[in-house]
Amino acid sequence: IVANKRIEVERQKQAVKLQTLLGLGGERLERPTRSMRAALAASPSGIIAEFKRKSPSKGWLHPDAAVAGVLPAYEKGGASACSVLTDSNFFGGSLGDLCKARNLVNLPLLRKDFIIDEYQLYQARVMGADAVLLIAACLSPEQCLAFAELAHTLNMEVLLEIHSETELEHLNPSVDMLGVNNRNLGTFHTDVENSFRLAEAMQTVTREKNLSPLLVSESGISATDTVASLRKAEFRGFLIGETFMKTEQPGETLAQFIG
Ligand code: IGP
Repeated sequence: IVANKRIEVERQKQAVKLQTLLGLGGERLERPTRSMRAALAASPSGIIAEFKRKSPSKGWLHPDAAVAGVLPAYEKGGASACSVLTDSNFFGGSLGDLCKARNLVNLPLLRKDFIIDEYQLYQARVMGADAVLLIAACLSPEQCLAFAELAHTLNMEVLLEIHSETELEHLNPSVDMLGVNNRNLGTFHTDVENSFRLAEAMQTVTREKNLSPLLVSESGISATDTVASLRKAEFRGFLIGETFMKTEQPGETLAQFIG
């Protein structure tokens, strides 16, 4: 995935040089961003509703889904934030989806992609993201720190994704939210137990480092009971995609889920 992404980003950079991108973004870079962390902390539901048309594990979920049909319904249904997949190869998304989303909802928006280059952080900001995902498995701890600091300079927040205890070494003071992916990226198997298993280690390490990122559980969540148990384990954000996107009306499904 990373090798693929590198080629894609190099192509994009050739097409639109950074100077041009920032020029195009001019006033968009001035646009104030929203705090996803604060939105999750303040919300009784804490749901980050994800927009994706397909996934590598399940194939097409909703091939003809339109941002305009789903995002406002997510907001109306009670989501605290939205995650928009901008990767086209594996998830059928685009930067255009993010840009459209920005004009349709007031919720904090997460750019969900495989970030491997600073250029993608500028793109995210110009296209309307309030937060970016950094995946520990794709990055060294040094890259994670550099990207997280740049994200902050651009007034965006950072969600760091880990899926094992050893990846906690990627944690740094610029991480606003720490997520556990319940999906094993090698086998695609999801198991929410992964969040419960890592919860204690996450709390120990964050305490040792004197940090307090908001904890997020990602993937494979399909029941409200699961969210309630995760809350007891100190999670405050719940990233849910498939459960909503595989249905005809993702926004209504979310509204029912929140109840
Ligand atoms: C959502 P699910 O099982 O509810 O559709 O999962 C989200 O966690 C998942 O899409 C995801 C992801 C990622 C996608 C988590 N980490 C990294 C792409 C890249």
